[in-house]
Amino acid sequence: MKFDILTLFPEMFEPIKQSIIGRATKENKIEINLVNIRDFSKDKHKKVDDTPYGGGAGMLMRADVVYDCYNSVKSSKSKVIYLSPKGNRLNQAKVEELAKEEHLVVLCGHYEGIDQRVIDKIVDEEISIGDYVLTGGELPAMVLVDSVSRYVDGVLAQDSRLEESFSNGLLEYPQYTRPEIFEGMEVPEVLKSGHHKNIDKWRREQSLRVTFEKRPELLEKVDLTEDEQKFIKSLNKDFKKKEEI
Ligand code: 4H7
Repeated sequence: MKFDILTLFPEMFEPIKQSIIGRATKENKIEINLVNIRDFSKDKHKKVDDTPYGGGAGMLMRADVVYDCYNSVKSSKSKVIYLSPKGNRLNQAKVEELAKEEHLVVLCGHYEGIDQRVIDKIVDEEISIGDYVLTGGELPAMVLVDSVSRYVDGVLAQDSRLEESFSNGLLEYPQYTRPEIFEGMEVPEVLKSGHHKNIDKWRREQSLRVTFEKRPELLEKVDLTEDEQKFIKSLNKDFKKKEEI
């Protein structure tokens, strides 16, 4: 997977080059190319922004500069993503879908955003990472690159993706490591039993319990066995009892 990141602040992406993603780039599983939009300004002062027609506060990134920058990286296989608060909300399904692409061009807006004409011309999909406002699209772009890269084949050493939150539609079960007793709190007995069938059952139930408590709406979308449905009903009864107290 190749990412071309179009940004006015390429130095903001240093952290993404570390850790898992760093190793994946060294092993040529992914390639991250940072492109400085400012390099495409024809202005002698390297200006990339201008005032909005119609007036109003702030500055907009110019369509022509962004377009020239895009043209320097585009390919027949590229999909262009624009990170903005108006976009479709990023979720696990979208992450896994994007991981199948060969070439993602990730456009980061700054200031008050980008002239609408170049967005209409080049952007395939507008994506938001959540309902809050940021000063630029760079942090959302990093969230996108990190989440999508994990789903590119060969990026994760041992494939834990099947067990993690959202992949099976549920939240993750709690996990424990040494010491066996911490501040008087013990590791659940079953996890020390070595009985793998019981451990799997316990973990599945914990996943169901955590999801029921924190994100009950997620349960509507998962296929549950009859036993699991009974387990949820019992959680529901306990929950109602607690409400009465
Ligand atoms: C594109 C268009 C993404 C990028 C507008 C970007 C939140 C998200 C930005 C803007 C982002 C997200 C312009 C919106 C300035 C905010 C005060 C950069 N914020 N801006 N406004 N949720 N900001 O994914």
